[in-house]
Amino acid sequence: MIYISEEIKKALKENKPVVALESTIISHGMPYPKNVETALKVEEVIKEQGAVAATIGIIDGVAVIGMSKEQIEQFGQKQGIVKTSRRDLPIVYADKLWGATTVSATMILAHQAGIEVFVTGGIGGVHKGATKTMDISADLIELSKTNVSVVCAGAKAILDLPLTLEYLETMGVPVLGYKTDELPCFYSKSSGLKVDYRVDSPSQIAKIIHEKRINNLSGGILITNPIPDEYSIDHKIIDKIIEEALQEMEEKNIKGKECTPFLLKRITELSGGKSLEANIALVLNNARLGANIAKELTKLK
Ligand code: PSU
Ligand code: MN
Repeated sequence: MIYISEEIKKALKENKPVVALESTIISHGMPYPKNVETALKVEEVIKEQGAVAATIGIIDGVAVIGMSKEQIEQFGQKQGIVKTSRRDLPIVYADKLWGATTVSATMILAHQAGIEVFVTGGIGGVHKGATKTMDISADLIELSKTNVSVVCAGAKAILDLPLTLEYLETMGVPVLGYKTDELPCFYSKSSGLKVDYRVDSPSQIAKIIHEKRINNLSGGILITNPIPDEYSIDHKIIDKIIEEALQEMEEKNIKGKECTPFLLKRITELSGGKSLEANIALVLNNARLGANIAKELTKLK
Protein backbone atom coordinates (compact mmCIF):
# COMPACT_ATOMS: atom_id res chain seq x y z
CA MET A 1 0.00 0.00 0.00
CA ILE A 2 3.06 2.24 -0.08
CA TYR A 3 5.01 3.35 -3.12
CA ILE A 4 8.36 5.09 -2.72
CA SER A 5 9.61 6.93 -5.80
CA GLU A 6 12.95 5.86 -7.27
CA GLU A 7 14.52 9.21 -6.38
CA ILE A 8 13.54 8.92 -2.73
CA LYS A 9 14.51 5.25 -2.51
CA LYS A 10 17.95 6.03 -3.88
CA ALA A 11 18.43 9.06 -1.64
CA LEU A 12 17.52 7.09 1.49
CA LYS A 13 19.77 4.20 0.52
CA GLU A 14 22.70 6.57 0.02
CA ASN A 15 22.02 8.42 3.31
CA LYS A 16 21.18 11.64 1.47
CA PRO A 17 19.04 14.20 3.34
CA VAL A 18 15.33 13.74 2.65
CA VAL A 19 12.51 16.03 3.79
CA ALA A 20 8.88 14.88 3.90
CA LEU A 21 6.05 17.24 2.90
CA GLU A 22 2.32 16.85 3.45
CA SER A 23 -0.55 17.16 0.98
CA THR A 24 -3.45 18.52 3.07
CA ILE A 25 -1.86 21.93 2.86
CA ILE A 26 -2.18 21.58 -0.94
CA SER A 27 -5.74 20.26 -1.19
CA HIS A 28 -7.36 21.84 1.87
CA GLY A 29 -5.01 24.57 3.08
CA MET A 30 -4.64 26.90 0.12
CA PRO A 31 -6.65 27.86 -2.98
CA TYR A 32 -5.70 26.81 -6.52
CA PRO A 33 -3.32 27.72 -8.18
CA LYS A 34 -1.33 29.16 -5.25
CA ASN A 35 -1.42 25.74 -3.56
CA VAL A 36 0.38 24.03 -6.44
CA GLU A 37 2.80 26.92 -6.99
CA THR A 38 3.70 26.83 -3.32
CA ALA A 39 4.08 23.05 -3.14
CA LEU A 40 6.46 23.10 -6.11
CA LYS A 41 8.36 26.09 -4.75
CA VAL A 42 8.80 24.35 -1.40
CA GLU A 43 10.33 21.35 -3.18
CA GLU A 44 12.65 23.68 -5.09
CA VAL A 45 13.83 25.42 -1.93
CA ILE A 46 14.63 22.04 -0.38
CA LYS A 47 16.63 21.08 -3.48
CA GLU A 48 18.50 24.40 -3.46
CA GLN A 49 19.62 23.61 0.08
CA GLY A 50 20.97 20.26 -1.05
CA ALA A 51 18.25 17.93 0.20
CA VAL A 52 15.58 15.83 -1.50
CA ALA A 53 11.87 16.62 -1.12
CA ALA A 54 9.30 13.86 -0.69
CA THR A 55 5.74 15.11 -0.98
CA ILE A 56 3.38 12.51 0.44
CA GLY A 57 -0.22 11.75 -0.50
CA ILE A 58 -2.51 8.82 -1.25
CA ILE A 59 -3.56 8.08 -4.83
CA ASP A 60 -6.22 5.43 -5.49
CA GLY A 61 -5.49 3.89 -2.11
CA VAL A 62 -1.72 3.78 -2.55
CA ALA A 63 0.46 5.99 -0.34
CA VAL A 64 2.94 7.77 -2.56
CA ILE A 65 6.22 8.93 -1.01
CA GLY A 66 7.70 11.42 -3.45
CA MET A 67 4.85 12.60 -5.66
CA SER A 68 5.61 13.80 -9.18
CA LYS A 69 4.89 17.37 -10.34
CA GLU A 70 1.84 16.07 -12.22
CA GLN A 71 0.53 14.36 -9.09
CA ILE A 72 1.02 17.52 -7.04
CA GLU A 73 -0.90 19.43 -9.72
CA GLN A 74 -3.73 16.89 -9.44
CA PHE A 75 -3.81 17.27 -5.66
CA GLY A 76 -4.16 20.97 -6.16
CA GLN A 77 -7.20 20.71 -8.43
CA LYS A 78 -9.09 17.50 -7.79
CA GLN A 79 -12.34 17.74 -5.85
CA GLY A 80 -13.34 15.31 -3.12
CA ILE A 81 -9.89 14.33 -1.88
CA VAL A 82 -10.25 12.98 1.67
CA LYS A 83 -8.45 14.93 4.38
CA THR A 84 -6.62 11.96 5.87
CA SER A 85 -5.40 11.73 9.44
CA ARG A 86 -4.37 8.52 11.25
CA ARG A 87 -7.98 7.39 11.75
CA ASP A 88 -8.85 7.80 8.04
CA LEU A 89 -5.94 5.78 6.63
CA PRO A 90 -7.52 2.29 6.62
CA ILE A 91 -10.69 3.54 4.91
CA VAL A 92 -8.78 5.46 2.26
CA TYR A 93 -6.68 2.35 1.56
CA ALA A 94 -9.63 -0.06 1.53
CA ASP A 95 -11.82 2.06 -0.72
CA LYS A 96 -8.88 3.03 -2.96
CA LEU A 97 -9.50 6.72 -2.49
CA TRP A 98 -7.38 9.80 -2.91
CA GLY A 99 -6.21 11.03 0.47
CA ALA A 100 -4.51 14.27 1.38
CA THR A 101 -2.33 13.50 4.36
CA THR A 102 -2.38 15.78 7.40
CA VAL A 103 0.56 16.13 9.76
CA SER A 104 -0.42 12.95 11.61
CA ALA A 105 -0.80 10.73 8.54
CA THR A 106 2.27 12.23 6.86
CA MET A 107 4.33 11.46 9.96
CA ILE A 108 3.20 7.83 9.87
CA LEU A 109 4.06 7.43 6.19
CA ALA A 110 7.34 9.31 6.45
CA HIS A 111 8.34 7.00 9.28
CA GLN A 112 7.38 3.90 7.30
CA ALA A 113 9.56 5.13 4.44
CA GLY A 114 12.47 5.96 6.76
CA ILE A 115 12.27 9.76 6.61
CA GLU A 116 12.96 11.61 9.85
CA VAL A 117 12.36 15.27 9.02
CA PHE A 118 9.06 16.72 7.91
CA VAL A 119 8.23 20.31 6.99
CA THR A 120 4.81 21.92 7.16
CA GLY A 121 3.22 25.32 7.83
CA GLY A 122 1.53 25.01 11.18
CA ILE A 123 0.51 21.89 13.08
CA GLY A 124 -2.98 21.28 14.38
CA GLY A 125 -3.49 21.62 18.12
CA VAL A 126 -6.00 22.19 20.87
CA HIS A 127 -8.83 24.27 19.45
CA LYS A 128 -10.35 27.26 21.21
CA GLY A 129 -13.27 25.98 23.23
CA ALA A 130 -11.78 22.48 23.38
CA THR A 131 -12.66 22.15 27.04
CA LYS A 132 -16.22 21.76 25.72
CA THR A 133 -15.78 20.46 22.16
CA MET A 134 -12.78 18.14 22.82
CA ASP A 135 -11.43 19.26 19.44
CA ILE A 136 -7.78 18.33 19.78
CA SER A 137 -5.84 17.63 16.60
CA ALA A 138 -4.56 14.10 16.07
CA ASP A 139 -1.27 15.79 15.14
CA LEU A 140 -0.41 16.20 18.81
CA ILE A 141 -0.89 12.55 19.69
CA GLU A 142 1.11 11.50 16.63
CA LEU A 143 3.98 13.71 17.71
CA SER A 144 4.08 11.81 20.97
CA LYS A 145 4.57 8.41 19.39
CA THR A 146 5.96 8.54 15.85
CA ASN A 147 9.67 9.16 15.32
CA VAL A 148 9.48 12.06 12.92
CA SER A 149 10.48 15.62 13.74
CA VAL A 150 8.28 18.39 12.43
CA VAL A 151 9.40 21.86 11.38
CA CYS A 152 6.56 24.38 11.55
CA ALA A 153 5.87 28.04 12.27
CA GLY A 154 4.24 27.12 15.56
CA ALA A 155 0.69 25.99 16.03
CA LYS A 156 -1.92 27.80 13.95
CA ALA A 157 -3.12 31.05 15.48
CA ILE A 158 -6.72 29.81 15.28
CA LEU A 159 -5.91 27.48 18.21
CA ASP A 160 -5.70 27.78 21.95
CA LEU A 161 -1.93 28.07 22.16
CA PRO A 162 -1.44 27.81 25.95
CA LEU A 163 -3.54 24.61 25.99
CA THR A 164 -1.66 23.28 22.97
CA LEU A 165 1.64 23.72 24.83
CA GLU A 166 0.22 22.05 27.94
CA TYR A 167 -0.93 19.12 25.86
CA LEU A 168 2.46 18.74 24.19
CA GLU A 169 4.12 18.77 27.59
CA THR A 170 1.79 16.06 28.87
CA MET A 171 2.50 13.95 25.80
CA GLY A 172 6.25 14.37 26.18
CA VAL A 173 6.91 16.29 22.99
CA PRO A 174 9.86 18.72 23.15
CA VAL A 175 9.03 22.13 21.67
CA LEU A 176 12.08 23.96 20.33
CA GLY A 177 12.22 27.58 19.24
CA TYR A 178 14.58 28.28 16.35
CA LYS A 179 16.50 31.45 17.23
CA THR A 180 13.68 32.44 19.56
CA ASP A 181 12.55 31.95 23.17
CA GLU A 182 8.95 32.52 22.20
CA LEU A 183 6.47 30.21 20.56
CA PRO A 184 5.80 31.60 17.08
CA CYS A 185 2.13 31.58 16.19
CA PHE A 186 1.90 31.01 12.47
CA TYR A 187 0.88 34.39 10.97
CA SER A 188 2.77 36.30 13.67
CA LYS A 189 6.28 35.73 14.88
CA SER A 190 5.54 36.01 18.58
CA SER A 191 2.82 34.78 20.90
CA GLY A 192 4.08 35.91 24.29
CA LEU A 193 4.38 32.23 25.25
CA LYS A 194 7.68 30.57 26.02
CA VAL A 195 9.03 27.52 24.19
CA ASP A 196 10.72 24.78 26.20
CA TYR A 197 14.14 25.31 24.64
CA ARG A 198 15.77 27.74 22.30
CA VAL A 199 18.05 26.34 19.59
CA ASP A 200 20.29 28.38 17.31
CA SER A 201 21.54 26.06 14.58
CA PRO A 202 20.42 23.12 12.44
CA SER A 203 23.30 21.05 13.84
CA GLN A 204 22.11 21.63 17.40
CA ILE A 205 18.62 20.48 16.39
CA ALA A 206 20.01 17.42 14.61
CA LYS A 207 21.92 16.44 17.74
CA ILE A 208 18.72 16.62 19.81
CA ILE A 209 16.85 14.45 17.29
CA HIS A 210 19.75 12.01 17.28
CA GLU A 211 19.80 11.76 21.08
CA LYS A 212 16.07 11.13 21.13
CA ARG A 213 16.56 8.22 18.72
CA ILE A 214 19.57 6.55 20.28
CA ASN A 215 17.94 6.73 23.69
CA ASN A 216 14.78 5.07 22.37
CA LEU A 217 12.56 7.98 23.34
CA SER A 218 9.79 7.42 20.85
CA GLY A 219 7.96 10.32 19.28
CA GLY A 220 8.79 13.48 17.44
CA ILE A 221 10.26 16.84 18.20
CA LEU A 222 8.48 20.04 17.30
CA ILE A 223 10.79 22.66 15.81
CA THR A 224 9.08 26.03 15.69
CA ASN A 225 10.47 28.56 13.25
CA PRO A 226 9.09 32.13 13.32
CA ILE A 227 7.64 33.62 10.16
CA PRO A 228 10.10 36.11 8.56
CA ASP A 229 9.72 39.62 9.98
CA GLU A 230 8.50 41.22 6.77
CA TYR A 231 5.54 38.83 6.54
CA SER A 232 4.58 38.72 10.22
CA ILE A 233 1.06 40.09 10.69
CA ASP A 234 0.27 42.28 13.68
CA HIS A 235 -1.67 40.52 16.42
CA LYS A 236 -4.31 43.22 16.69
CA ILE A 237 -5.20 42.80 13.03
CA ILE A 238 -5.10 39.03 12.72
CA ASP A 239 -6.75 38.27 16.08
CA LYS A 240 -9.80 40.30 15.12
CA ILE A 241 -10.08 38.45 11.82
CA ILE A 242 -9.68 35.08 13.53
CA GLU A 243 -12.43 35.99 16.02
CA GLU A 244 -14.76 36.84 13.18
CA ALA A 245 -13.99 33.61 11.33
CA LEU A 246 -14.52 31.58 14.53
CA GLN A 247 -17.87 33.26 15.08
CA GLU A 248 -18.97 32.36 11.56
CA MET A 249 -17.80 28.81 12.02
CA GLU A 250 -20.04 28.48 15.04
CA GLU A 251 -23.02 30.05 13.28
CA LYS A 252 -22.59 27.70 10.34
CA ASN A 253 -22.23 24.76 12.76
CA ILE A 254 -18.98 23.62 11.17
CA LYS A 255 -17.36 20.81 13.13
CA GLY A 256 -14.55 18.24 13.18
CA LYS A 257 -12.11 18.03 10.30
CA GLU A 258 -13.85 20.82 8.38
CA CYS A 259 -12.86 23.44 10.97
CA THR A 260 -9.26 24.11 10.00
CA PRO A 261 -9.85 24.31 6.21
CA PHE A 262 -12.86 26.61 6.78
CA LEU A 263 -10.92 28.93 9.06
CA LEU A 264 -7.87 29.15 6.81
CA LYS A 265 -10.07 29.97 3.81
CA ARG A 266 -12.16 32.53 5.65
CA ILE A 267 -9.12 34.24 7.18
CA THR A 268 -7.60 34.53 3.71
CA GLU A 269 -10.79 36.23 2.47
CA LEU A 270 -11.11 38.54 5.46
CA SER A 271 -7.45 39.56 5.34
CA GLY A 272 -7.62 40.35 1.63
CA GLY A 273 -5.11 37.60 0.86
CA LYS A 274 -2.55 38.78 3.39
CA SER A 275 -2.78 35.66 5.53
CA LEU A 276 -2.24 33.45 2.48
CA GLU A 277 0.87 35.40 1.58
CA ALA A 278 2.11 34.92 5.13
CA ASN A 279 1.29 31.21 5.02
CA ILE A 280 3.32 30.78 1.82
CA ALA A 281 6.27 32.73 3.20
CA LEU A 282 6.39 30.73 6.41
CA VAL A 283 6.27 27.36 4.66
CA LEU A 284 9.18 28.34 2.40
CA ASN A 285 11.09 29.53 5.43
CA ASN A 286 10.44 26.20 7.16
CA ALA A 287 11.57 24.29 4.08
CA ARG A 288 14.94 26.01 4.24
CA LEU A 289 15.43 25.09 7.88
CA GLY A 290 14.10 21.54 7.48
CA ALA A 291 16.51 20.81 4.63
CA ASN A 292 19.44 21.93 6.71
CA ILE A 293 18.36 19.86 9.71
CA ALA A 294 18.06 16.80 7.44
CA LYS A 295 21.55 17.51 6.10
CA GLU A 296 23.01 17.70 9.59
CA LEU A 297 21.22 14.50 10.60
CA THR A 298 22.87 12.51 7.81
CA LYS A 299 26.26 13.42 9.31
CA LEU A 300 25.28 11.75 12.57
CA LYS A 301 24.47 8.42 10.96
N1 PSU B 1 -0.21 23.87 7.80
C1 PSU B 1 -0.67 24.81 6.93
N2 PSU B 1 -1.89 24.60 6.35
C2 PSU B 1 -2.64 23.47 6.61
C3 PSU B 1 -2.15 22.48 7.52
C4 PSU B 1 -0.93 22.74 8.08
O1 PSU B 1 -0.01 25.83 6.69
O2 PSU B 1 -3.73 23.31 6.04
C5 PSU B 1 -2.99 21.23 7.81
C6 PSU B 1 -2.09 20.09 8.29
O3 PSU B 1 -2.30 18.99 7.43
C7 PSU B 1 -2.57 19.78 9.69
C8 PSU B 1 -4.02 20.13 9.58
O4 PSU B 1 -2.33 18.45 10.07
O5 PSU B 1 -3.97 21.36 8.86
C9 PSU B 1 -4.69 20.24 10.95
O6 PSU B 1 -6.01 19.87 10.85
P1 PSU B 1 -6.88 19.56 12.16
O7 PSU B 1 -6.88 20.83 12.94
O8 PSU B 1 -8.26 19.18 11.65
O9 PSU B 1 -6.20 18.43 12.87
MN1 MN C 1 -9.94 18.67 14.92
